[in-house]
Formats: sequence, C-alpha cells, structure tokens
Amino acid sequence: MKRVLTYGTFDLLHWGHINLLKRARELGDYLVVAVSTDEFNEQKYGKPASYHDFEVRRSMLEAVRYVDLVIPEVSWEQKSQDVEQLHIDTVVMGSDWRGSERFEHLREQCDVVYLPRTQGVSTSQIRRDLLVE
Ligand code: C2G
Repeated sequence: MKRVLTYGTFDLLHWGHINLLKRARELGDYLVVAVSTDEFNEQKYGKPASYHDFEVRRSMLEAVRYVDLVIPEVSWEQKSQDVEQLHIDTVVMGSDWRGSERFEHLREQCDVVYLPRTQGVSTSQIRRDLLVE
C-alpha cells in the first residue's frame, strides 16, 4: 500500500485544494492530510489567521472522498517524524512549495512531489472578492 502525505491550512476549502487532494490520492492508495492548527497558523501567517477554525477545517477535510486520515500540523519540524511514524512513501505539495527547505530534506526518507497549483483560485482571493460585495 502506497501512503501519501500532504500539509496545509485548507481554509475556505475550494477547488484548488480538492484538485490537489485528488491528484495526491492518485499517487498512492492512502492519503494523510496534516491540517495546520490555529496556533500553528498564527505562527505561519500571524493574524488574522484562517476564517474557519481547526475543528471545522479538519471536519471538512474528513468529508473529502480522497482523504483517508486527517492529523494536526502543529509545527514546521514534525514532518520527518510524520513520515516515519505513518510509513509515508510520498509527500505531495503544490508547486508554490517547490524546492522549499521545509520539504526537500524529506527526500532522505521518502519521495517528494510538487504538483502544479490550480490557477485562478486561492483562499486569499476568495476573501478579497467577498469584501467587495
Ligand atoms: N493549492 C493548490 N492550488 C491552489 C491553492 C492551493 O494546489 N489554487 C495547494 C497548495 O499548494 C498546498 C495545498 O493546496 O499544497 C494547501 O494550500 P494552503 O491551505 O494554502 O496551504 P499552505 O498555506 O501552503 O500551508 O507545512 C506546510 C504548510 O502547512 C502549507
């Protein structure tokens, strides 16, 4: 069984996220999603953090047919341990992360694959569009 892992905030879950999850799942037989906690989001982005809190974002991901397990992402440093403990074969991220030190070091443990981002949609654009209504 080929096990795939990906990380993200997944706020205001949209087609770009679903398209990433779909393609990630197609690279294996089992997909784990590590979703950023609210506390980690503040560390990543500062305020204002996500629109939906961790529990809502986790529940929405658990409802996605391509996702087999959702775990919390609490730090930048947990990835190596996640790969080892979850017996991950491939870590997948969108191409905005291509070459990032946050992921490249994982190549010692597993494959690392960057998939093209879905153009024309992002959580920040949705938030901006909603402001103008
Ligand atoms: N994504 C995508 N296309 C979009 C928007 C997002 O492919 N139009 C991908 C991103 O590249 C990422 C995933 O969807 O792989 C989740 O995106 P975010 O929720 O924005 O995640 P991010 O803030 O990049 O957090 O430790 C890593 C971080 O937790 C990643």
